[in-house]
Amino acid sequence: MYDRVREADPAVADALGDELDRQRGTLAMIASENHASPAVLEAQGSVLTNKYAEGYPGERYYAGCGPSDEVESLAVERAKELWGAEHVNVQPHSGTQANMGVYLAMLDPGDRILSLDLTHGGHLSHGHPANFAGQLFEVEQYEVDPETGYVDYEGLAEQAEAFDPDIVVSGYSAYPREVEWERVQAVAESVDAYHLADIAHITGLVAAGVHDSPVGVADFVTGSTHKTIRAGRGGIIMTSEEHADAVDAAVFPGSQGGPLMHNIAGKAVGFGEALEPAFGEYAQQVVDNARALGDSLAENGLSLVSGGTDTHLVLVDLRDSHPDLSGGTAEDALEETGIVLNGNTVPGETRSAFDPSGIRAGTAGLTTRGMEEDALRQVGDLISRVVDDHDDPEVLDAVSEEVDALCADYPLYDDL
Ligand code: DSN
Repeated sequence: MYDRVREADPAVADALGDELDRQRGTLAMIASENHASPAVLEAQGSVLTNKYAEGYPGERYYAGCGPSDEVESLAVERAKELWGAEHVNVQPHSGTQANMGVYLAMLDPGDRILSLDLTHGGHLSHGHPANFAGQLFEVEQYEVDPETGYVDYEGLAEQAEAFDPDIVVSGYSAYPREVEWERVQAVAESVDAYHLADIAHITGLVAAGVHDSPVGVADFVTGSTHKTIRAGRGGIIMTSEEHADAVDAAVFPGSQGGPLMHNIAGKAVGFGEALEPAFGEYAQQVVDNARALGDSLAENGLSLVSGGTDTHLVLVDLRDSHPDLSGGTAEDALEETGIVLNGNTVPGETRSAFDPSGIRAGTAGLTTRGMEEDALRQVGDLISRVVDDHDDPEVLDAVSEEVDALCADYPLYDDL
C-alpha cells in the first residue's frame, strides 16, 4: 500500500502506513469516526482532486466540468433518496461549513441562535464563543435536564420565549438519546424562528430509519458525511425548495470557493453503499452494539449520562464511580491498550474541556469491522478494567492482549 507515495516521499508514506496499522490494530471508538470502504477511499483519492468546479451541476464557472457534474448529481440524487429531502447541497467541506451555510443563508450578523451548551452535548459551530458562530451571532444556550440527562424541552420553550431567537439548533455531538424533533420544531414555531437540526453524528441512523428523521420537520438539516453514514469526508445541507437558492448561494460563493470534487465523489460512492439493504442492518447493529456496550459499562459500575443510549454512542460520567479520574487520564490509559476514544465533557461539568469528567464511546467503527453485541460487551469489560486500574501496567498489558486478539478476529482493510 502507498507504494507510489513511498517512491516519492518515504516520510509521508511511513506516516500513512502507520495510520493504516493503527486503524487495523486498535479499536476506533471515537463516536464521530468510522472506517470508509475501500471504494470510498479510492474515490476520494481520485483525479477529481485536480478539478475546479465552482458553481453547481450545469452552471459552472469553469470548463471541463462534465464528469464533475455527473458525480455531484449522483451524490445529490442519492442523498435525496436516502434522506427524502427536497433540496440537497453536497458541497460543504465539513459539518461546520454546512452549519455556516445555513446561518449565512438565513441570519444577519447579530441575529440570535439558541442551541445546546457544548458541555451538555452541543457542538462548537452551534455558537461557542471560540467559533465563528459565537462571534458573529448572539447566542444563548439550553441544557439537558440534570436529573435525566435528556434535553429539557420545557426549559427550552421557556428560554425561547424569553430570548426570542432567530434560529433554534437541535441535533448534537455527545447526546446518547433520540432527539424529539417535533418538540424543538414546535418551540421554534412558537417564537417564529427557524429550526436547524444538525444530524452530523446520526446521519446513517436517520437514513436507515433507526432514528427518527428531522427531514420535513426542521427547516434545515445539516450533517457530516463520514460518521455513521460512512461516506466520503465532508458536509451536507438538506432543505426545502423554498430555501434552496439561499442555501446554495451561502455555500458558494458565500462561504466556499471550489468544491472538493474528490470528496463529493466519495460522498456519492458512500451514499450508493448506504442505499443497499445491508446498510439498514448495519445501522441497527450500530445501535444494538451501543446498547450492549452501555449495559456492560453499567454492570461494571460506571454511570451513563441519561442511563443508557438510543444511538451509536454512550457518554460515561466518571465522577460518581471514579471521582479522582479525569476523562483525559482515562483516554490516555485506554489508548495505551489500543482502545481509542475521547475524554468528553459531561452535563454539569466540573473540570474543563481539556481535561473533562467523562469519556464518550461510539460503535460505528467496530460495527463496520463486523463486531456484534458479545464483542461489545467484552469491550465494555475491557474499558471498565482500564478505568478501574488505569495506572497498573499489568492490567494495561492484559487488556492490550485482548484488544490485539479482537483486532485479529475482526480484521480491517485486508484488501488494501
Ligand atoms: N469532532 C466531531 C466530534 O467528535 O463530535 C464533531 O465535529
